[in-house]
Amino acid sequence: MNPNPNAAEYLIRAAAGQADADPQETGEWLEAFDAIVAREGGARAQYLFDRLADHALQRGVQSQRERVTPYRNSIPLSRQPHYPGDEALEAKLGAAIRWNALVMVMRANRNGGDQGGHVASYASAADLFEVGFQHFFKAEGHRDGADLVFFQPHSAPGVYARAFLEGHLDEQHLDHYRREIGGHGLSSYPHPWLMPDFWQFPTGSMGLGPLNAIYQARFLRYLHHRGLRDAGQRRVWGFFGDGEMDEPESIGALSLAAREGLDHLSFVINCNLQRLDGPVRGNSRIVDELEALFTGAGWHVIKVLWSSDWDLLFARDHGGELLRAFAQTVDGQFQTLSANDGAYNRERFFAQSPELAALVADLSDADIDRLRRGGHDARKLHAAYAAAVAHRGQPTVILAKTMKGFGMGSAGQGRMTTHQQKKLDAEQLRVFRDRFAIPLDDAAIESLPFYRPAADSAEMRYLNARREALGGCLPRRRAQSTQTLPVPALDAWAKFALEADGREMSTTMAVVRMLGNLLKDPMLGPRIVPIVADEARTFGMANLFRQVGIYAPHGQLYEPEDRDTMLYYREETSGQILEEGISEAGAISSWIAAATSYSVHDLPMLPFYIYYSMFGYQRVGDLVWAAADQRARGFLLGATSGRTTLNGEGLQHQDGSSPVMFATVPNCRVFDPSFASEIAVLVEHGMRAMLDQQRDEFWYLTVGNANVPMPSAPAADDAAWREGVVSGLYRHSGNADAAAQLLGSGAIMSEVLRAQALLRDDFGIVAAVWSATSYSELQREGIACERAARLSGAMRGSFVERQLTATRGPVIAASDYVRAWPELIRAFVPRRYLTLGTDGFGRSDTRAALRAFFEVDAESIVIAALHALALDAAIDPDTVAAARQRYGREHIDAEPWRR
Ligand SMILES: Cc1ncc(C[n+]2csc(CCOP(=O)(O)OP(=O)(O)O)c2C)c(N)n1
Repeated sequence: MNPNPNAAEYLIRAAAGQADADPQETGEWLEAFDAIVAREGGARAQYLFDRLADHALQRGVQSQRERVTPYRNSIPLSRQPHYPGDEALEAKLGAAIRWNALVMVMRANRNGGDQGGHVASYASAADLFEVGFQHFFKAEGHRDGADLVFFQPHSAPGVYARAFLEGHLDEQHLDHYRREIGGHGLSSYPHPWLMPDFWQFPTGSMGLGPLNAIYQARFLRYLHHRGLRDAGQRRVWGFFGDGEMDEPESIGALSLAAREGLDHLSFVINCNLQRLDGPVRGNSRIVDELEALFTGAGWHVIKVLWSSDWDLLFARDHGGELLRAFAQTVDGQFQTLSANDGAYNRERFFAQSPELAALVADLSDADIDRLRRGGHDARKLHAAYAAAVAHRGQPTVILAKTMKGFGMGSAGQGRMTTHQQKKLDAEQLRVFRDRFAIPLDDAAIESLPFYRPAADSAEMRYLNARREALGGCLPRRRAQSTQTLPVPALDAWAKFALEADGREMSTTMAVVRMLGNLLKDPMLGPRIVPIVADEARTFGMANLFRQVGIYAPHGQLYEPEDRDTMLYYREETSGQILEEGISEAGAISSWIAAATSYSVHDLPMLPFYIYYSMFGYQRVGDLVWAAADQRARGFLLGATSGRTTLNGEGLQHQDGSSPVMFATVPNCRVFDPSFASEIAVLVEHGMRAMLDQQRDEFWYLTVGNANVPMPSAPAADDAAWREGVVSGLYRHSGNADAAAQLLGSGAIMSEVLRAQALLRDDFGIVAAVWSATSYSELQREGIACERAARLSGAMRGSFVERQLTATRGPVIAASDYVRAWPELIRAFVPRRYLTLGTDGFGRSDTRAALRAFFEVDAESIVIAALHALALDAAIDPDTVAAARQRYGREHIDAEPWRR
């Protein structure tokens, strides 16, 4: 018999994998090692083990060991600290919270309510949360400042149930779970938009929580290193499901967290072994897989698999029988064991060998039934959380093994269908009540009452005292910052744009120059966060490397190759630019962290994330919605935008739709500006809205890479021009008598201006050109007018109508995006309206060829204008035919979107 359970597991693995060529020799090595452990202790054994591993590496021998430790708790009983809580009182509180969470969901679904909700997930997560609430989660009033806690979304009922006990929510709230319209509502999942004083982080879309938690932790360090906020002892806690770890986003930033040594970050993975449909890893063990994954990524891993009830069994188990049995049990089987009673477990698990059976021989079936998993034991969890807090240099993940539907008995514990379970029948309710000793009698529970212990009861006093000691209630979201940031005068940073006087530049160049200037502002400058995903050089931002440096927590540990150049690649601990590498999801997560800093840290920051526009919404649309939900404030700059403007890059790079997609986000304001002066006005207006007025909106601006002559801001009627730029439409050139109105924007404005010249030179027609900076702003205003008229009879013409009514002739819009973008305003255009756009697949060619192909070049715009004029009987139809002939557009191919 081998006295070392680790060795037992090793031998099992060895037997399953490589055959042991010389078992006797192996045994001697292991025995020698065991002797050192026994005689000189673990530290000495570890030293020798590491020395041997180093030595082996020097000899070219590499370990083939899996990065998995035996299937038991990482913290042995001997290192488990004293539990500081009052377990009896905590049990009472935990039971009340479990009950109310269950009842809340049941009430939402009775009498045909059918509101949905989940019971089984919180049943598994309850102790994970409670140990945090009772002993770890610090709130605003704590001297260390508030922790950031990401809650598993479908366990939200448990968080509400606790807030109810604490007195922050009342019965009416609980009765409005998932009924949010009309006040007092509680969101299905954490939604700051809908509960702006409560939830901080939206986690309802699986995978975004883990990713965002890492970047929030990273941003906390960034603020600290830049001297803007002392990170102190604040921690980031993330509670996530084991199924949720399937999401690529969940694991995409693990190595960043380790690389940057984010030791104030802890993940707690609720390993209840099940997801929605069935087991997470039926045929293997998710705990092993996650342990290997996190260890490989450089995290500190703590496993909490077995409760204190098992300590005695492990102590008795000199032969490593338990580990041997665990090693041979896959998760699908563990789930079946959890769905069945003690007798079944004795028969199907402990009867595997006489030694194993002997371990539980003196336990009744009821005792076996009560052998809990580690994630349901506050002592074990507390030990793990405390170890995570104490650990230095690495983030920590706690893999807590739980049972899905814990305590739901036949109604759901470990059942395949438990995720969907929303009610318990009367008998099951009684079992649940008895299981957690909830003081409600049979008659009472039928009516599904909420249960709050008396205010002066020992448990309620304990609850309040614990939260008071930890600084107050949580979750709690700050809706407004106590600070506002002054917006610098426009002239100080955008004079070059307002007085461009025909100088050629691209809008990308213009916005980057504005950014460089704003960074120099003594008040606002330090609060700006420039963010790139490995494209700073593409957008001409290399000068910022030198100007403000690239954030690198460990500084620059090498001599950069370009050290002798003006714009060398300068990394430093206090660097300001967040250079995220090729991770758009990471970059926007950094942007979210900066854009919510006004709330999370009471420190307004102003992030500018500039990226290839195609790799924006379409790549990270779900994160854009998460940003909107948490009321992010900042700028997103979609650079090299447009389908035909980034001409050489082809299909996957050419963005023809981002403004339309961003326009679906209610608090996103979308602009497709044409000129540097417009960008100046928009950036200023956006800053005023977000920093000064503290409006919960964010601004998306497209910018292009084509150099075009930039007009100065008009000298006359400056206020009307500014209003037009911000509202979405102003007349750029031409007068009220013009025979046609051409609407242009962004990259296609140059073609619209050329069309204006062609109409004049080739056909003697005077057309006015309008800059349509935002079709979505125009549309929002238009539908608001329409609604007001419909509901209140207030007849007010839309902005579009008011601008165009005093003009004449057809209106023709051309855009480098799909027609759906200019089509947004069709309802409000008072006359014939014809739209041109780039519907279809992008492809590589010259800009001229692409614009001809998509029919958005000047010639196509002229033909469209003439066609509209002919339909209005303003000109002879022959003129249109003449134009087609003149521009060589007589041959008709299939529509561009079918090619
Ligand atoms: C992106 C996304 N896809 C799917 C869902 C639907 N969904 C909600 S919970 C869930 C299962 C979660 O399993 P797990 O993470 O293991 O948590 P558990 O409830 O088992 O604790 C799924 C698929 C979602 N919320 N988000």
